Amino acid sequence: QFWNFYLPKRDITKKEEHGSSGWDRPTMRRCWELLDHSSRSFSAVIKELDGDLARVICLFYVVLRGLDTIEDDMSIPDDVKQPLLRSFHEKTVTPGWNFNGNGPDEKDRIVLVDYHVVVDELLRLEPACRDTIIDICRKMETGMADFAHRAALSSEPLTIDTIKEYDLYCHYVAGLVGEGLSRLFSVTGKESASLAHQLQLSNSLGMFLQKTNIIRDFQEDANERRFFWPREIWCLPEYSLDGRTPATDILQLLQEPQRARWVQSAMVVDALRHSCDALDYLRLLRNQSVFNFAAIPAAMAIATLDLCFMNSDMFERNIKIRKAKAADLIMRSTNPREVALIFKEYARSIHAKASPSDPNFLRISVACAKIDQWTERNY
Ligand code: RWZ
Repeated sequence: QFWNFYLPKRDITKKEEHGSSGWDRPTMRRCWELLDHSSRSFSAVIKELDGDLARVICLFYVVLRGLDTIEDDMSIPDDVKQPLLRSFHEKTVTPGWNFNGNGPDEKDRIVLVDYHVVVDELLRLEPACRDTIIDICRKMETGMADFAHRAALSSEPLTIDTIKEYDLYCHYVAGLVGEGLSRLFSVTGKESASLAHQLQLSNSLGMFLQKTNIIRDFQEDANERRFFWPREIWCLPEYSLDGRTPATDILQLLQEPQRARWVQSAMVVDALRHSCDALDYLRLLRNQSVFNFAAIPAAMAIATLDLCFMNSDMFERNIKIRKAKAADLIMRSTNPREVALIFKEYARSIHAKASPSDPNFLRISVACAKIDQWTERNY
């Protein structure tokens, strides 16, 4: 939780700062604890949000974390998981509801064990905020359930064939988060009413963050037999030294270092597709606390893409941006121009590392040039 040190700390339990919105109710206190427990990086930026928005986004986060914890748990059989996922938006407003059926090693099982406190707080929320959270929850659970069901049918872990499917999956688990956040910013009056309608841009910011995590976490996910990298990207024959039959199993990637490198660069270019939309989105934000909330993760993401690019360590161990680098990015992410300069800096670093022998070389150059031009055009 290193960025707690760099963001001014606010005591979220101090009632006088927040008027009568119930910050010191035991159930709300418990929701803050669940947020602290389940998010490594978001808890700090959420707590910095203006006034009651922090509470609303905290609850949004914990609801989606609960849903995610059901989707994630491979020990729940499909015939239990399906109805549970598809009714999660109803459970979320059912007083007293909780769930004890997660496996013992599920990291965030406590969120669902204590879920009745989340329900309690959600039912007290202004209807406009509650309805937005429920609507996003309903869309996300349906998408997750469809993907989980397909995986169960093929008795395989989740596998994604095409880039189109990969985009759809990321839309469900992250693009919808962007949509929900924009609607909550609008409905609470912290941002303009029109932000709620910028679906393409808010979707892109979520996709950009999610895809960066999927690239970085390859090794961790593979160990748990979850494979998000689409077959269409890792199965290309031109990534073989001698045009050999491409790997039929994604784990063979690790046996073929050159293929691993090219596939990794193809994944990075794919994520970069969303970067200019993400920058466009940040430019629409007017509230400083909302800006920081969106811009800090975006700056971390572009730095993480640069860290992953052409880095074979990523396949061996978890890699992370250095603490000092992260602190620097947090302090710089205060306005859209500065964030654009951060994007430009990392796009140049990625471009400089690209190899002309990489089949993706041209696409990398184009993607990096687009970020550069975005910055030149706008600032
Ligand atoms: C940030 C308010 C945990 C909610 C969703 C996130 C679980 C899969 C994880 C809710 C940045 C990584 C956190 C892309 C949004 N779905 N993907 C709030 C949540 C990227 C954040 C995490 C998604 C998400």
